[in-house]
Amino acid sequence: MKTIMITGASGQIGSELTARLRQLYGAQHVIATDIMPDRSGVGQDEGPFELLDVNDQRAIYDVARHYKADTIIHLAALLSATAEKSPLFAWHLNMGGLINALETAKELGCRFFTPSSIGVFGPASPKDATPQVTVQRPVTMYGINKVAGELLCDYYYAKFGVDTRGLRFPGLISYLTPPGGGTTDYAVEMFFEAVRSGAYTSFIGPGTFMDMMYMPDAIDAIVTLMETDSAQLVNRNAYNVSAMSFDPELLAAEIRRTIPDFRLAYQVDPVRQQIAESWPNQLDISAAREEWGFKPSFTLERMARDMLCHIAAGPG
Ligand code: AKB
Repeated sequence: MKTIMITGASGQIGSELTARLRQLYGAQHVIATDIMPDRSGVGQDEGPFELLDVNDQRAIYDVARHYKADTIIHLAALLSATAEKSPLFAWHLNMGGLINALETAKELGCRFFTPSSIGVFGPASPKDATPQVTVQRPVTMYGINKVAGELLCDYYYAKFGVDTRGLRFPGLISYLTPPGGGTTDYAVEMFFEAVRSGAYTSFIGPGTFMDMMYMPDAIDAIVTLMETDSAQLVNRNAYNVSAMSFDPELLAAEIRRTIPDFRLAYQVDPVRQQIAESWPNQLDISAAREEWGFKPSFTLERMARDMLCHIAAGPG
């Protein structure tokens, strides 16, 4: 990767990825784009930034060509809970943005990354040790978009030779930029409320296990996958990745090691609960490990200590 254009660069993954890639490749070689200016202050203080709507195919192409991008990281998308509220809008944004970015990659010969999600699985997929290759019949608009996106990326690779790559991300946890509109967001909220008020009311019910990963491991995974020799990648779109699996009770117990009085209550949101129940408990990540050496370093215990310590220290 030499010159990398990122869409959705002001979001949860984008703001931290932009900062990291700028450290690795130089600020001028990472072009941050988003429909909104950066909210976090994490990534875009130095280096190029362009306001960009991914529905505008010409604009994506023009920015990529102007900066001579050789890599496109397409992150702009609606997450699961928001997509369930506005399915038609989600279809247009998630699928339209992806095909516009893929077209630019095809025209300019760029390497391409876009995240997939545990949301590609549905009630018919095995719940535990969910295999890399298995039944994918999601029951959410987000999941449908992500499965179609994986297939589209396979198609652009097979048909046009675009070097597409992807990861099926679990819930991503970070103290820097908040997620928005996801089903796994409860975990991030719980950390912040534990420090702020010592109590949290979860919209996901007890006993609902989902895969999770700390943001530094997610960023490392993107960088490692993008640096891997293309010939090594068999399951390129997209790899199961995860570092841990927990339910609200287990996370609360971990938080109590640092904040013993922490109180957890429940007010389950039926929409997000139904989404969560349609997703796996825990993925099999062996394909990512074997094909490009995926190795997350944060366990639940280590992540919880780090999150609580940073949140307590405050911004900056
Ligand atoms: C969401 O909850 O929608 C995302 C995801 C797992 O893709 N965090």
